[in-house]
Amino acid sequence: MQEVCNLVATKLEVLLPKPEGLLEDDLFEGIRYATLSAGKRIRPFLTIQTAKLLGVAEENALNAAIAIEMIHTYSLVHDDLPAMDNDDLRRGQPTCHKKFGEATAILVGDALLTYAFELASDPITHPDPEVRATLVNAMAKTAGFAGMVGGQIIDMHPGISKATFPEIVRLQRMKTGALFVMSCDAGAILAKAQPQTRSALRAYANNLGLAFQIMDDLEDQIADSEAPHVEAKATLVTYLGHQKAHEHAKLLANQAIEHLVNFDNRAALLRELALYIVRGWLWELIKSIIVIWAPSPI
Ligand code: GRG
Repeated sequence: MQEVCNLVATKLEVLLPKPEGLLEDDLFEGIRYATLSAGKRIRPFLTIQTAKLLGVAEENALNAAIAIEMIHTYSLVHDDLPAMDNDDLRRGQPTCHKKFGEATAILVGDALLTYAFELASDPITHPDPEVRATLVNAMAKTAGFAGMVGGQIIDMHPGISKATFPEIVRLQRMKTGALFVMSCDAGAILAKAQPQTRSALRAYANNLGLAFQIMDDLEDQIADSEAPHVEAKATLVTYLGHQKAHEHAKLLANQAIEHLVNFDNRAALLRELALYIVRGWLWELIKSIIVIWAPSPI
C-alpha cells in the first residue's frame, strides 16, 4: 500500500495543475490541497492490484486508478461541505472549504470529477477506444444517481435513522461499495477480462466495501463517543451494535476472499487487504503498543 501511495503521489504531482500566477490559482491550490493530502489510497490499490493480477501494464492501471481516486476525493470535498456533513477536518487537516471557502471547494470537487473522465478517456489509459468507453461508462454509473450520489441522498434522508437492515446495506453499497467495485472492475475492464472473472472481482469488492464501511463506522463511533452530541446515522454499527457489526465485517471479509478462489497467489495482496481492513482499531492499538515496547519491525 505504501508503494501505491508513492506511485499515486508521483503521478498526481505531474497531472495536477500548478498555481502559476493565474486568476484561477485558488482552484489549482484547492485541487492540490485536497488530492495530495494523506489518503490511504485503498481504491488505487485495488485497481493496480486487480490490473496486475490480469496482466495490465502499470501505466494504464495507474491512470485509471488516479481517475477513481479523483472521484473519491471529489466526494470527500463535497461531503464535508456545510450543506452536507459540515466537517472541519479531513485527513488530519482543515477541510477544503475551511481552507479555501465553500465556493472554491464546490469547484474543486467539480474539477476533480470532470478531470477523472478526462483521464479515463485518454488514450494513455488504454489504446482501445471501446475499452475506454466501457471504463468511462462504468465510472459514470458508479458516481451518479445509482451509485455514490444516490447513496449520499439516501444517507441525508430525514427518516434514515429508522432504516431497516436491507435499506442500510443498500445505502452503503451505493455510497461506498460502488466505488470499491469500480476500483476492481477498472482492472478487469482494462484487461478485457471474461465476464466470470469480472464478476468474481466485483463480488470481492462488493463485500470488501461493506466490510470497510463497517470498520470506518466502528472507528467513528469510538471517536464520536467523546463528542458532546452526535446525530444518529444509519449504519450497520448503529443497527447491529459494536460487537455484532465487527463480526459481520469479518464475515464479509471472508466472503470477499472466497470470491478469489479461482485466482492464484497473484491475488495474495487482495486477500491480505480484506483481512487487514477488518483487523480494526484494536489490532492497530496493540501493534503500536508492541512497537513502543520493542521497536523492531513486526
Ligand atoms: C457525492 C458528495 C457525494 C458524496 C458521496 C463517498 C461519499 C458519498 C461521502 C464521503 C464520506 C464518507 C465518510 C463516505 C463513506 C466512505 C468512506 C469511508 C470514505 C473515506 O474513505 P477512506 O477511508 O478515505 O478511504 P481516505 O482519506 O483514506 O482516502
